[in-house]
Amino acid sequence: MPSSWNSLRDDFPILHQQVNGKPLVYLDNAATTQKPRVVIEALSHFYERDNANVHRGLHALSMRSTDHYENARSKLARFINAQAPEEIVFTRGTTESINLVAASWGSANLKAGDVILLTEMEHHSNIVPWQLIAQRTGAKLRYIPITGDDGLLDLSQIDRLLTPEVKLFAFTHVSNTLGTINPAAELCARARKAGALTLVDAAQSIGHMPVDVRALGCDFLAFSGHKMAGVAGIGVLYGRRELLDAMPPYQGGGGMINHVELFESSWKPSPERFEAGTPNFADAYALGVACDYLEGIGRARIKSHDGELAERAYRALGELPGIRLIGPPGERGGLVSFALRDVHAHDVVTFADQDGIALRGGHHCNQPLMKKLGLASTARASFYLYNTAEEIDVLVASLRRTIRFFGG
Ligand code: C6P
Repeated sequence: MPSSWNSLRDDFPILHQQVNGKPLVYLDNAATTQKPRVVIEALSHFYERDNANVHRGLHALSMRSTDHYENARSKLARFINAQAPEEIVFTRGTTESINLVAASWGSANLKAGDVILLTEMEHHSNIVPWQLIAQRTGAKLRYIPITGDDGLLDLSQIDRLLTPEVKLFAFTHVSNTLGTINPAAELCARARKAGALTLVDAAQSIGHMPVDVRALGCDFLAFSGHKMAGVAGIGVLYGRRELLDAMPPYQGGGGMINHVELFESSWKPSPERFEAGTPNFADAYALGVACDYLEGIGRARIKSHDGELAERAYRALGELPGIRLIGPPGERGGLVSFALRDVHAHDVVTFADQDGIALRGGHHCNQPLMKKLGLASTARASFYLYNTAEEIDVLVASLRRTIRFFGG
């Protein structure tokens, strides 16, 4: 375990560079996190020593590669406390995981009159797949509202909205724009009581806090490797085994069949059923290494570190003239969104970049949320285990210069 958070920065080669003549301050971790050296080296070692296709060969390299891939699955199962590795389906990321459930479970289980319950703070990845399947099946979408700029779910509405027509309730664990940490276990329990399945979008929680599918009591959970110190192009769909084994395939191809005839085929059980074609085995292996890295630090510790930075940033930014802070004033995930009066979020981000600071500006794939807040965009600073309190000071000083430039 590291003696100090600052020493962890040495694990991340990319952080040690200048951008526009200033030390890089990377505050765009909600978009993607940086990768520790152990993950980068694991990938290059894999390609230097072990690379071969998985589940297909009887030669040594293929068996080694298959072992790496299946060991990674077991690690991911332990990482989220799933009952069995078979409950872990490797996908390209959160977006593909949610599309898989919407297309596969949705096509087999939804009909006209059914309802999918979502929330107003969902990322487009947890809205559009449901719109697509609703159009195909005649099911309807329904939304739990948020309370306002403090960005909490209006839980007083939940009993009214969780009617017997609701077949599935899909919600984000942590909002990528508001920073709200939703009471996921309570939401799952209430949905279960009302007879609905649950899908938790863990894109913004998985690398930042302990995530235990059995403690949450969810039926499905989706996340991306690149937001948890792994690389892009690999992610996970967790599903309870009996649900996955009852769902039809999402895509057809090699690896997912038991037997193929010219006019019909039969499928393997989960997870192979949902992994048609050559899977992203090298990046899955590297994701297992990322899990080990995060476990070595401790996810409860990461949660308090990121949360403390976000609360500190919320307080410090709150003192800037003309700022509108979005999201809960109290406990929050590791990010802060804000709008500066008279300054477009893209200008905020461009000016920060001149000071070596990486922020994100835009609608963050939350257009319905932006509309609700009456905003076109926000700027967002998002933190991870290698960020420091000093970097928040650098951000605040830079924003003061931006505000002065625009006459604030
Ligand atoms: N949010 C952000 O900057 P993918 O692209 O599949 O890895 O993750 C999609 C996704 C789903 N749900 C939530 C809550 C998310 O935050 C994201 C990705 C990035 O906020 C890119 S828009």
